[in-house]
Amino acid sequence: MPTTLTLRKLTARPVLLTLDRPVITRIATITEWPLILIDLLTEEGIVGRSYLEPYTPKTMRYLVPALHDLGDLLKGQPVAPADLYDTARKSLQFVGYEGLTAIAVSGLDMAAWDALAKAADQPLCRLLGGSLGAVPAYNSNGLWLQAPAAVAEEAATLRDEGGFTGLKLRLGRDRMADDLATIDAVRATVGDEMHLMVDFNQGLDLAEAMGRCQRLDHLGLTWIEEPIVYDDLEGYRRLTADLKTPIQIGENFYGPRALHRALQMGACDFVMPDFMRIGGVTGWMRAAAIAGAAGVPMSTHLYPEVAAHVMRVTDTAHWLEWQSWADPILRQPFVVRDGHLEIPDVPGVGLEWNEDAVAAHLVS
Ligand code: SMN
Ligand code: MG
Repeated sequence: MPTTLTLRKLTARPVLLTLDRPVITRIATITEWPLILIDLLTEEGIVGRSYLEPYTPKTMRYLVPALHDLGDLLKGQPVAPADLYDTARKSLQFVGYEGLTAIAVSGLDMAAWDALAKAADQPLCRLLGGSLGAVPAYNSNGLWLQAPAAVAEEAATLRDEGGFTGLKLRLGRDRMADDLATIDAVRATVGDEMHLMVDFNQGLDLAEAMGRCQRLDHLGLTWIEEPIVYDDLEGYRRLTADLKTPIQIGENFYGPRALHRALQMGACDFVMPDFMRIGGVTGWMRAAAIAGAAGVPMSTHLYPEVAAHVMRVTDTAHWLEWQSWADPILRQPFVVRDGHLEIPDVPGVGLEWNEDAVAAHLVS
């Protein structure tokens, strides 16, 4: 196995899948799920792989060329993720480090780490200094804004998909009474032992959030996620101070500094960075050091395959968010058993494409 790798080419392919369960939130409904498949080719023949899930299909039209530009820029460079991360984001510094810049750099970074772990002939978690193992996960595959009885029935199905002990419900129905009825119906179906997370997907204004979260505060929920718009940290500080249920934010942190700022402000109790925004594996490791030093529990957002590896070396690792949405294009989808995601004993992250499925869903 080669010990050093040189970046030869980066390819990014847009794919569109139809979700089994459409994402229905207060701020948007998503039926088609976009994925950008990244292959980082090296002179040594090793291919690093990652994907991005940029929520809306049209975003792929901006991100795919951006990724190809980064590949051109970095051609001939050693595959040293920290160096690539630095060079890639500095090349866009005048545009800004957040938004699409962060997303493109994160995709590149995850593919670079995959290539490196493959070259080391190790699963990524071992290359990072950890060990193979099972990672506690909650099921986030559904429970969108539907009628209480339908959500309760789906909760039992989702629990049984992998012996889950945690489920996430989405809230923010027009009538608060309908949110409460949904939680009641789910509790009646899955019992008191089940960890229930709730996510408002940024759907409320601060006054509304204060009122609604107060009425949820005695229900023993594991966390209340993103009740208000993601960047209103002062609002989050007030909610965190006001409520005894932990406030969870972080899927919209762009880079480790955003996590640092939120913790400095007391804007949350828990954090859950998303890999395409925090800066891939490199950004995650830097953010995890900050959360760890602060003693703040850290969960993952989307990207369960990469998430499983880094959670094995995350100081304050909390819950992995399980979503199977990339499964249709994966050659070997990951397995969930007894509420834990299992990391396959293969070099790298364990992402290989099912090329027939990719061909069937490629956006031309
Ligand atoms: C979410 C994830 C994916 C699409 C829409 C919303 C959600 C979560 O915020 O945390 O899972
Ligand atoms: Mg969320």
